[in-house]
Amino acid sequence: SYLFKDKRPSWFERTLVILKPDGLQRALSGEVLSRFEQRGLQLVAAKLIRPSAAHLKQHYWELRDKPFFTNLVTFMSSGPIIAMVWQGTDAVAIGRAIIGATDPMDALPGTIRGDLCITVGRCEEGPKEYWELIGKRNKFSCLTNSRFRNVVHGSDSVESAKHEIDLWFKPAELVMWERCCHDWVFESP
Ligand code: IDP
Repeated sequence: SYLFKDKRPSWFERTLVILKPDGLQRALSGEVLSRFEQRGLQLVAAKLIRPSAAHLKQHYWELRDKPFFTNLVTFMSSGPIIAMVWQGTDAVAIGRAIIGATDPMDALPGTIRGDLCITVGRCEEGPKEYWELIGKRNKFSCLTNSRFRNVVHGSDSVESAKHEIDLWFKPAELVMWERCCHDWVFESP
């Protein structure tokens, strides 16, 4: 089958998906994997790891000038994550559609972020009573880790997917396997 050849048809894409620390802590791994699997994408690599800050800086290098860059890296290295590679026709765009908008407040119901989380954090806002209510001394005591909790990451373009897959996986870690439902899900070129 062509799945076992190095050269895949160009319509066949791969995307990198990460279950972020909040997703794993909240026991959402099965739910998240199910959504990609049930949509029809094929899992070709997965690993549970606690990535280093240096690795995550490379992963989010395009965001290095953003004010939240350091806190984002701190959050992503705050606990284990599951890194995955999913493949299929238009896997990058389909993956983004499954995940939904960056801010869960904008994410549509039916997407992972629209169904499974509330906010990426507005730590600067809220009165003193609010910080007491949630058990934090003040807004600064929660700034480092309480943002960015939107459960998953997904590559945003075919180019960044290639770059991200190379960053997270060695070629030998990608498992080529033929799935019995392939022809029930994808059209041949
Ligand atoms: P994406 O994950 O939807 O591709 P990016 O713009 O690449 O969004 O941002 C990477 C991550 O940084 C987001 O998933 C989110 O965790 C965090 N992030 C981005 N923008 C904001 C923000 O304005 N406030 C808080 N967190 C943000």
